[in-house]
Amino acid sequence: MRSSTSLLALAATLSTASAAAYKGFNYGATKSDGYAPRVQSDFQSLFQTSKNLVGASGFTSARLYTTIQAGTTSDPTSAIPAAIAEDISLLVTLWASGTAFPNELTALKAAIAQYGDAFTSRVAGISIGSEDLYRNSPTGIAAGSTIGADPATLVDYIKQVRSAIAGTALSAAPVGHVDTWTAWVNGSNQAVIDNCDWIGVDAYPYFQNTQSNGIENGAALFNEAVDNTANAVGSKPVWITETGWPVTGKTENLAVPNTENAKTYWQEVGCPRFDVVNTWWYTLEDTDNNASPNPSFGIAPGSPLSSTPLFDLSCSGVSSSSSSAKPSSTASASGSKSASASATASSAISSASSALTGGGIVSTGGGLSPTKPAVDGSAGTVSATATASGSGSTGVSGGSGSGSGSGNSTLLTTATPTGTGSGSSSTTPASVTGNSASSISGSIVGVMGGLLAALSLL
Ligand SMILES: *[C@@H]1O[C@H](CO)[C@@H](O)[C@H](O)[C@H]1NC(C)=O
Ligand SMILES: CC(=O)N[C@H]1CO[C@H](CO)[C@@H](O)[C@@H]1O
Repeated sequence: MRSSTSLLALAATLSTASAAAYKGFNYGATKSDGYAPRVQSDFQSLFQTSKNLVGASGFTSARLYTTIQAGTTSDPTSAIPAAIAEDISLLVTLWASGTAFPNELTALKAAIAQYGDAFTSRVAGISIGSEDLYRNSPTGIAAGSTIGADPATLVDYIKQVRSAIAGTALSAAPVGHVDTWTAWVNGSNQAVIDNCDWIGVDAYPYFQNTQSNGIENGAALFNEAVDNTANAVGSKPVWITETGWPVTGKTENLAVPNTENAKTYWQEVGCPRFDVVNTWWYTLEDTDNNASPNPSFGIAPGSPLSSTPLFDLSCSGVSSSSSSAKPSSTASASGSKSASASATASSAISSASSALTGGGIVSTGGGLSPTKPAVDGSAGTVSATATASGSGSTGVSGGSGSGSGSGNSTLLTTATPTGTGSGSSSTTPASVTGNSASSISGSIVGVMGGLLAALSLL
């Protein structure tokens, strides 16, 4: 029958929810080509599209990767006035790796002063960083992901943010952090959990290419990542900050990108959670400025932007007894070594995507993983080199991959990029070189570039 633990948990969540959960998409600071800063009109077009999606309603929230407007040092992102104009709520992020943070804090304070209640009343939460702990882990470091942050740094930043918003209209905004489940189950990161009001998790079964990751197992793999996280963080609410299934692109083991599978994943992973658990899908569109990412996760066409989705987004008729209906389950975190290895690889790629979208500050040369970028702020030009590598780890399956990319940004002259993304693969080393910097402004395109680059290593 329907008296499973997960359904009871879901029912409990439903019955105690005082308001509908936040529901929306992730938005990078640049257009999907990784270069052009998104300005207010760009964000407004995207938000209008999200609100008006044919066959779906209520996608009125936006998760950002940085509070800094692309192309500036510390101006508040134009996503804020766009959100005000379109009545969109925001999961604000202050990028927390590298040296970005002080400018992020400046931008946040400026946004409070400049936009007041119109801004603060729309804040779903504040995230301090994204996947910084993963990038700082041995796997991440071995992969060249030098730009992460340790737990003490994140805790310090969290405290700085709490101090900055104290006494302002944002004082009640819930503060949290986004990372991979592998970071959340690591007891050394407990202080971050303790200092968070909520916990964000990013997970992509599509990339778990050492496991049986066909679409028929997509929801189960996703549920496992969420369950592992939930078990590790105690009573803290777990928000779904990134997930999705590509509509086109390279096949990853048994995971085939196409609109039919993207629709299945939407129905089995998204539908049970939408309006129940705060969820920011990856993603609305990733093909603006004629970008052609591989894989592409966008559920709506980007060039030109259209509110007619690539597949039916309706959740009606989707069984509520789906095994994916586990927003807060207590299932055990048992996992095989191969599961752990592939999850790590997956996380690394996921990490790459976030780091690359990490906006403002994270320099994403070539869309790969971080090494030290050269920064020449005074000359108004920045350049970065990035190395992507990863490991399938544990030797159970997969091997390790590495690659390198280089990028530069002459486009944006005032920022101080400090890092890059991280990428991971579980196969043979390869090398990638590019000149696709998105330095000052990470973007979904950057993400895709990173994913593409990482995948090309496979
Ligand atoms: C666990 O987390 C700590 C602190 O972030 C880190 O130093 C350590 O390397 C992590 N261990 C693993 C196995 O990821
Ligand atoms: C040093 C370098 O590679 N500069 C390049 C950076 O990217 C711009 C835009 O693609 C090129 O015009 C520069 O030559």
